[in-house]
Amino acid sequence: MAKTTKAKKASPSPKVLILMGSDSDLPIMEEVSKVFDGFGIPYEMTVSSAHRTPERTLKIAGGAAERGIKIIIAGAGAAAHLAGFIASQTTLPVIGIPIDATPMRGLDALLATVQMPGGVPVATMAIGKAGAKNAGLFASEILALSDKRLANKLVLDRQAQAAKVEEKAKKLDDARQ
Ligand code: RP5
Repeated sequence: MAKTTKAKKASPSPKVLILMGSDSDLPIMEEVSKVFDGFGIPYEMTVSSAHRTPERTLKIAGGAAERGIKIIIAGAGAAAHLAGFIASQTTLPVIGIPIDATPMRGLDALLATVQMPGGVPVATMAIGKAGAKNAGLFASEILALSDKRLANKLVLDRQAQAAKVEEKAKKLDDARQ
């Protein structure tokens, strides 16, 4: 089994594995864990690099299904091969988050993550924080297919978002009267 002793564990039976290429990715990847904390979804989170620690990444990704992980989320910047490399080691759904870490402002990571060859999919989100948040929500939607309570929480979250927009529209209307 992969050595993930430093992984942040929110529960003894994590459903999602969150990986990032470097600790410099953490401020972005915390947007993923915030979503899971909010919905009460257990996860584990650690650093592993496709380029700097390929064997560690291989062990963690290859052993994920055996540990009961249902979905893997991978965020990386630069020539971001992390999500694709993980996808090559497992048939679990892999969600990729391109991170802005170079003068190319994440476009490099976006293309490296999204342009997978046919046969080995990576569900690629937007660059940066929005992508990380959506990765958390997308993973939650997958888990909600077999979890009615979680499905209800997702509906409530959408309703709360709509209520916020109504509130903002009202504020603007009031200010302009
Ligand atoms: C990628 O290189 C990491 O995912 C990170 O986004 C980027 C820079 O890594 P550090 O040099 O900050 O460790 O592999």
